Amino acid sequence: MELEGIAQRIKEKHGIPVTARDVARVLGAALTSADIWRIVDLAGLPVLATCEGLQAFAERGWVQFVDDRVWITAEGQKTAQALGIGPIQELRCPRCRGRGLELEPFRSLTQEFARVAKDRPEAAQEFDQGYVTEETTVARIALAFARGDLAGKEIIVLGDDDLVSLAAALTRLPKRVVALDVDARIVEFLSRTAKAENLALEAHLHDLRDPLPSELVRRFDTFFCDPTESFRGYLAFAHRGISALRGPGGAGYLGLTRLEASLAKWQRIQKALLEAGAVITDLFPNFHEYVNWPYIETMRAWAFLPVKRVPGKFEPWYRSALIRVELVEEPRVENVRYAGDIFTDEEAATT
Ligand code: SPD
Repeated sequence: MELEGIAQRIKEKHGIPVTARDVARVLGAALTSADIWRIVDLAGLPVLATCEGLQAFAERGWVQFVDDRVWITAEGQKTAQALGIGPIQELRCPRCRGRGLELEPFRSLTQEFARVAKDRPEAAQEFDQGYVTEETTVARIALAFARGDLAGKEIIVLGDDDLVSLAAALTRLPKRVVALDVDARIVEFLSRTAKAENLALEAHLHDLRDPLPSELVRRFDTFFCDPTESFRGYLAFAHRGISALRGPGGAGYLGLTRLEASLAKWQRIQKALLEAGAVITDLFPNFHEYVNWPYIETMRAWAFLPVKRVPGKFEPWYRSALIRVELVEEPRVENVRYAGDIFTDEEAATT
């Protein structure tokens, strides 16, 4: 079948495993919108796979690229209809944006957080940064509160351009919050704000490729991180987080996207989390929405886009799931060094 051939082509060109059903989703996304970023978002595949799928559609006359738009053709409509493929309807709850959380009790945190985050450092390509919307950060804190992972707890945040440590400390509920980041600007910003606001927050410069300092191992109740998405990079964050937990009952919050991680990578990551002694208790698709970073035109996927349009800063297209894990056994991770580049693999798109 034709979609199977396109899936095979994507695999051969990029080494990204996709199925005919994934390709059908790209066609469904192209039926839904002519905007490249909306198509990438709705297709929910590694960005390079979606780009290759669109190129294959164009060669078959199913879509046309005009200026910065992707238009479905009559031939494309006919093909989709014959294959039983229709436009994608997310059916996302407009009130909670699909998170299933009531944020009203966090209204004052939302305001406080917006006030202190105003002068935050801009995302840097060097560290694969790209931060989530302020609402997303507050929603993460709200979820941790609801799960009993915030009040009275000792919390560690591994990599914090999202300023999760700041939002957590602003609630004045945790016993202690520690943030680690490789970026001196973030560490300086967090330290300065913690002092000005008298928060129980400390920030330290640390490269997560290096083992966690021994004084931070097995000392925390909760960790947060939004790892870079290469498999090695993901482990560098997730394993550090798990090794920071005291033991069974400790919880972790991690982001994981479909736009830079195929389901095969998701499987490897989930296996690694289970093998480390954790279980996945919650998974919220598209919980995280990201503010567009200033290096869209130099990121890896830009060269592969069939049409080029720089999205507005607050025009979210990159989303990721929020995963909550909980330790059910003693942590089983090696606190080893990860040498070299931890950002890039064949599915990387925004590095
Ligand atoms: N490189 C810019 C976007 C980075 C977003 N990282 C999100 C990782 C999700 N786990």
